[in-house]
Amino acid sequence: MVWDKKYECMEKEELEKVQLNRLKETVRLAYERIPFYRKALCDNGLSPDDITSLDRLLDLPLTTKEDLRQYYPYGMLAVQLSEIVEIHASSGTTGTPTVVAYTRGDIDLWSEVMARTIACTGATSEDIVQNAYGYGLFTGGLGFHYGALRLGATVVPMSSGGTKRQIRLMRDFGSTVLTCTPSYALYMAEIAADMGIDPSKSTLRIGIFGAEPWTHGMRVQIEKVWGLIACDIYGLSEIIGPGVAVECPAKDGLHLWADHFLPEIIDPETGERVSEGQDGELVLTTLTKRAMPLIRYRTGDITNITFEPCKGCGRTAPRISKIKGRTDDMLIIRGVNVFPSQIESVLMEIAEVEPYYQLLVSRARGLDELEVCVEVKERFFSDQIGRLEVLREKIQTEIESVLGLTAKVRLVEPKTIQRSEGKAKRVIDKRAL
Ligand code: DLL
Repeated sequence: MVWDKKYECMEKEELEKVQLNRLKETVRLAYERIPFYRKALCDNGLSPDDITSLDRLLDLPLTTKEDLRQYYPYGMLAVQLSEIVEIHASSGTTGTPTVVAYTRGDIDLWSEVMARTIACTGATSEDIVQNAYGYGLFTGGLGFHYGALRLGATVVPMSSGGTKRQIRLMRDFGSTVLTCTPSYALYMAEIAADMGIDPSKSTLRIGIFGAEPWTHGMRVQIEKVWGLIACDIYGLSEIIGPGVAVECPAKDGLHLWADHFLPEIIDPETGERVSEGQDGELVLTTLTKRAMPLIRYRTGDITNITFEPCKGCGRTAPRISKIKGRTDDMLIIRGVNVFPSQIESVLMEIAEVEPYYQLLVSRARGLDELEVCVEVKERFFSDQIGRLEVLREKIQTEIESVLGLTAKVRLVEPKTIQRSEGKAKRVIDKRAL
C-alpha cells in the first residue's frame, strides 16, 4: 500500500518545487532562531533571501556532529524549551551525547513518515507489529511505536531483550511483523531453535530491520531462517530517528522521503557533490522539522542515490543503496581501505560458517593487522582438524582475492561470539584501547 501517494509518487519537477519552498522556510527558521546558523550564513555572506533555487544549497555550509556536540544540550533548538515535548539522545559512547528534541508537530511528522515507512514494506493496519527495538533515549523503539499506531496496526511494545519471552509472546500473540536490528533478528532465531521452536514456522511475514549495516548475504540468512521478507530501514537520531528511508518488497534500494529530507551525496574528502549512482557520504537537510532543523548535515554514511522510479512499486521517491558503512568505521589496514560490510559479504558466501563474526584490529611492530573471527557451523566444527585448516585457508584466500587484503582468519566454535540485542559490535580496534 502507498501511504501518501501524492508525495511518494510525485514527479521530480513537482517534488523540487515542494523542496525549494520548504528549504526556504527551513533556512529562514534556522537563520532567525539558531545563532550557529545565523553566524554560518553571515560568514558566507548569505541571507535566507538568497535561497532562490535548490542549487543555492551548495553555497550553504555543512553541519557536523561536532557542531551539535558543541551546542550541547539545547543550543541548536529553534524553539523555546516549553514547546519541546520529547527528547532523545545518541548513546554518546564516542563523546558527548547528541541531543535531539521534538515539538508536538515534529512528533506528528515522525509518526507520519514512520507510518509511510512501515506501509512501504507491505505492512497494513491488519498487522501485529512486535517492536523489539529498544524503547528509551534510542529513537528506534518509540519511532516504530508512533508509526505503527498511525498506520492503525496493533503494536506489541516489547523493546529489546528478554529474548525467550519475545519468542513465547510472538507465538501467543501471532505477531506478523518483527521490527529490530538485523543482528537481534538472527539471535532471536537462534534462541527460538534452542527452545525447540522452528522460527521458519512462525506467523511472521515481514521484518523491518536496520539501525546498523547489514549485507544482502545477511538478509538471505535471516529471510531463510524466519521465513519472512526482510526490508532494510535507515535513519538517524539527528535527522528524526528511523523513518528517513526504507526498502519496498522489491528490495532494490531504500526509498528516501525527499519531501521531508533533502538528500545529497558528497565526496567525504573534498566535500564536492558526486554524480548520481556514485558512492559518497549522504548529507541531509531537514525540510519540515521545527525544533531542530538541520542544514546539510553530514551523516557519515556511505551510499549512492538514484532518481529512477522504482520498477517494483512505482514510487518516484529517490532510492539510496544499502549503507556500506560509516566514514569513521572504515578500516585502513596496511593502506587498504575496507568496510566491515565488505568482509561480511565474503563470509556470507561461505556455506560452512555461521553469520556471526568479529573483526579484531591490532598493531604489531608498527603494522596494522586484521584478524577475522568467524563461527563455524556445528557439523563442520566437529570435523577433523585438517578439514578446518582447509576451510580457514579458503576464507583467507577469498578475502584476499575479493578485497586485496591479507587478514588472519580464526575459526571459532559455534555460539562463542557475543550476541547482540541492539546494534552489534563487529569491530574491536585494539589500536584505540
Ligand atoms: O539507528 C535510528 C534507527 C532506528 C534506524 C531503528 C533504523 C531503525 P542512531 O542510533 O542515531 O539512529 O544511529 C544512526 O546508524 O548514521 C548509520 O550509521 C546507522 N544506521 C541506521 N540505519 C542503518 C541501516 C538509528 N539501515 C546511525 N544500515 C546511522 C546501515 C544504519 N546503517
